[in-house]
Amino acid sequence: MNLYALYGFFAKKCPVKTGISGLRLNLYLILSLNFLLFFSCDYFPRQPKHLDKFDPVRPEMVLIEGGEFTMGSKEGQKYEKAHKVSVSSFYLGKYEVTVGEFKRFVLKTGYKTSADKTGWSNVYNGKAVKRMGGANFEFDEHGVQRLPSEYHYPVIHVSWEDAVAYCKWLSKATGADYHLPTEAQWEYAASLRGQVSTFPWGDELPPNQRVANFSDKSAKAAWECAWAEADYDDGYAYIAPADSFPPNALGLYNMQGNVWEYCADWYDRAYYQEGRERNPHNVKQKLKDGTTRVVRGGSWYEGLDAMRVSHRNRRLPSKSSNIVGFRLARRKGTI
Ligand SMILES: [Ca+2]
Ligand SMILES: [Ca+2]
Repeated sequence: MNLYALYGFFAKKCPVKTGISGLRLNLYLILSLNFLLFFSCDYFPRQPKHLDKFDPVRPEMVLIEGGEFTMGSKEGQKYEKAHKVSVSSFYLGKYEVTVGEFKRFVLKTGYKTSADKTGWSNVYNGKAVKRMGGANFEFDEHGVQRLPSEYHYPVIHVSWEDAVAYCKWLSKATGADYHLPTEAQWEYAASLRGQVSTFPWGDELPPNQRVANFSDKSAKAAWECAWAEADYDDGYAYIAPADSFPPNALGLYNMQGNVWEYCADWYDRAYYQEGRERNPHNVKQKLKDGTTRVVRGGSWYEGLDAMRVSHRNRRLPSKSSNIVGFRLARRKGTI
């Protein structure tokens, strides 16, 4: 029952005698109800409908059963040295975190991202990647503000620090323990629990199959990408929605390509090779390599080599760009 209906109910139950005083009382009642209605709307705003559609408070997670695997690669770069690692069971986000999910966090908390604080982020302007003033998580890779109908795209223009802030907020809001995956967790899941060593789809690209979003024929046609894979067409010259492409054999979407994904570790060449064997997680910052955080998986902007499950890269923790996003992990045993 709304406030006007409530007024009608009392007016019927407690009729006021006709005359000037009765009319004045009615006028006072209507004005008071308008006042209450105005402030009740202001204090209890309705959730925009598009957010309800795209951002479940509890994101879809996939249970990754723990085990042992060979992290790194014998054929890869020298800082990808193959070594044995064991990983406990954990949950990993089914999708890259979306614009809609991140917007909910910003609306609820008033959080200012690194891009908001510095006043810019990197965008692609059709010729090169350049700084753009005012670009933040609501913008696409070209620097155009996303429409609500595009909130299912992975969020970009967020820093590692922003991603961690999101994890902390979601953990507090739900009582579960959300965090960024460690580098070992990420590679364990990308390699299908150690079953593959090069790509999740095998050593070669399957003919006529769209397996991941990276630099392909579409990129070559749209932005003359010099490193595009000449015989592969995934249909996306730029970023694809977070639920596009078939999932890998563990049920995870876009682990390879689309946007790079922040990991919890500091980047450190030595730790990757010499860190502890069980659940490695590099939490110590060293000046030599430790000024950057690990990113994994490659993006729409990279070539095929970045799709290798052991491929490593890094980013400064307070910088954002149009090619890096993130995916959540959750400890098994938490809600
Ligand atoms: Ca592509
Ligand atoms: Ca990805």
